[in-house]
Amino acid sequence: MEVKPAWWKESVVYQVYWRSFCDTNGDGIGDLQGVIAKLDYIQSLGVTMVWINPFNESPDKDNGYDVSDYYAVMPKAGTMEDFERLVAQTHARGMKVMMDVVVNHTSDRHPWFIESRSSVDNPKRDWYIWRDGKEKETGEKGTAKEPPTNWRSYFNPSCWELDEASGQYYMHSFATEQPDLNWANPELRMEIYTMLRFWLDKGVDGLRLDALALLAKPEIFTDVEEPREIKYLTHNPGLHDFLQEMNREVFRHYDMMTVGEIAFATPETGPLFVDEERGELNTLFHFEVADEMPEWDMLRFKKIQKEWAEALAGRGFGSQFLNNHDHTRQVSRYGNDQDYRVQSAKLLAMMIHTLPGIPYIYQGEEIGMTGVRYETIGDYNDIAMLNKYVEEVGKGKDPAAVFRALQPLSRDNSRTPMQWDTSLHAGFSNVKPWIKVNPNYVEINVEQAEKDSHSVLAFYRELIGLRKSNPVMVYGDFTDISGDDPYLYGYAREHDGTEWIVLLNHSGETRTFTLSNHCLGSDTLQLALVLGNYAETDPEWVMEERTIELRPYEARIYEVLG
Ligand code: TEU
Ligand code: CA
Repeated sequence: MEVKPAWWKESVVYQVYWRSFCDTNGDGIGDLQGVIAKLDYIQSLGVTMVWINPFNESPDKDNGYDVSDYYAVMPKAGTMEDFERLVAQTHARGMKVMMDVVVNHTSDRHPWFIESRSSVDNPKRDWYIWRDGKEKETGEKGTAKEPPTNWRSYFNPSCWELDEASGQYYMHSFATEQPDLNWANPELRMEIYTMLRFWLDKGVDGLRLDALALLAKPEIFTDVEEPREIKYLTHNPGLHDFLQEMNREVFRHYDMMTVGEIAFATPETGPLFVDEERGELNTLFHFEVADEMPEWDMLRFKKIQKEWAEALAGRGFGSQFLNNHDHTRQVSRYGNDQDYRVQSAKLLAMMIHTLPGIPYIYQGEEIGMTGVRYETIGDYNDIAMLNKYVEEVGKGKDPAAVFRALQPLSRDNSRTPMQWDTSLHAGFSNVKPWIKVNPNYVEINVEQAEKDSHSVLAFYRELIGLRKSNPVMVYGDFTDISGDDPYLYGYAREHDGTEWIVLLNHSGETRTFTLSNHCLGSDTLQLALVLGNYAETDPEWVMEERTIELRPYEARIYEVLG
């Protein structure tokens, strides 16, 4: 099936974790007015869409992913007027707004849940997942209650929480303060669709759908062999029916973009969510890299990219990212933030923007911001890390060892305040921020980057700019031309007679790339350099050679001239 052009396929999305972006009212927390204040900067990157993490009313147990009022803006983010101004100001700059909606669960403080838990026969009881516990023999004392199944949650040893009043358990796939909604209930679903229309009618152009793979639950819950293999929370029967209904009821009535956060999606199951014939989502995030590749593994990355490109070709559109608010900063995790921070930040950027799919930029990535190592567990905020720390130390493990083990992948690594300049608190706020600024803000900040024509920031602007005038980046097919080299990655993109070759040396040594297995049509090869991440690289015409030498973390895009 020919891939039809569409505006959303040509998107470059900039993710704003607003609470760490810019504080304008001196409470140490970023806010929507801070996003508005920085829209000129965001526009200067050349991005087409701004994804705002959740800002709805919330007790903030999981930084906004525990919604207590879908129709309100949480005061620390600002007001509804602020949001409406943010939409208008973003549109005025020719960019679109993507909202982050959390519909798998609410806060335990949402009125719906308060009603649901108030009594077993409350009309909203079935809007959540309630089950009786199991009776467990305890010998001398008779029996005791235990959770309905041995399932874990993402943030706790059990996904079941006992409600003393009713004696039943409610399900929470994340924190106990995040009870799962019962999507099998049609009344609940219609309520969610009404809420989505409310925000789309305010001019929202895109939805990032949180934890979407968890919406469907099994009719009968049964114990699992290995509770730590948490996949059982996802991809249960009925999921696609819900998404097709959501599309019929909401999406198809708007000129919009949808991206689903689909945990455990694979090249076999992923296309079912974005196949343009199925009427579900426009695109998806899979986590075969971010969740399942703890550190850089070139061969594994190549395999994942090849399998997804083949699975989606002609069927649907993917997305490319290496970090977000849940995953530590890419230059630290998948690049080299010591000797080659700038070169490797640019290499990773070129890779994400030239592989097939919509590229996402997480705030600060464009200046090469790095992960952080706070001194004590008290410096950390992330509920996932804090719960895990308590769970592991509770097993008798050495607290210092547990702390060190949790630091590299803590979600707080990517939630440190945006580094604007060298002033106190990095220009993020004029008071002590809600979470400590990364001490390296004095070297890594926007103000310094703006003065350096060879900065990561300048490179991102060039890279994003290329997309507007080179459809091959968006619609080109994909061929891996580097085989199983563990350091060198090369691939070709071809569209409408234009062929690009991307060559990457993901290592700290100079290496030679041989193009022997590509462009076999002719024994001379004419390549023109489109973009390189080393300043001193002339526009090269490689004649009669089939080898190109690449310096440490060097990345180049060539156009094949013949
Ligand atoms: O994350 C969902 C989540 O944690 C997993 O489904 C996913 O596979 C992956 O592990 C994420 O890295 C979303 C939000 O992004 C996260 O911030 C929230 O804490 C969570 O849902 C609960 O709303
Ligand atoms: Ca503020």
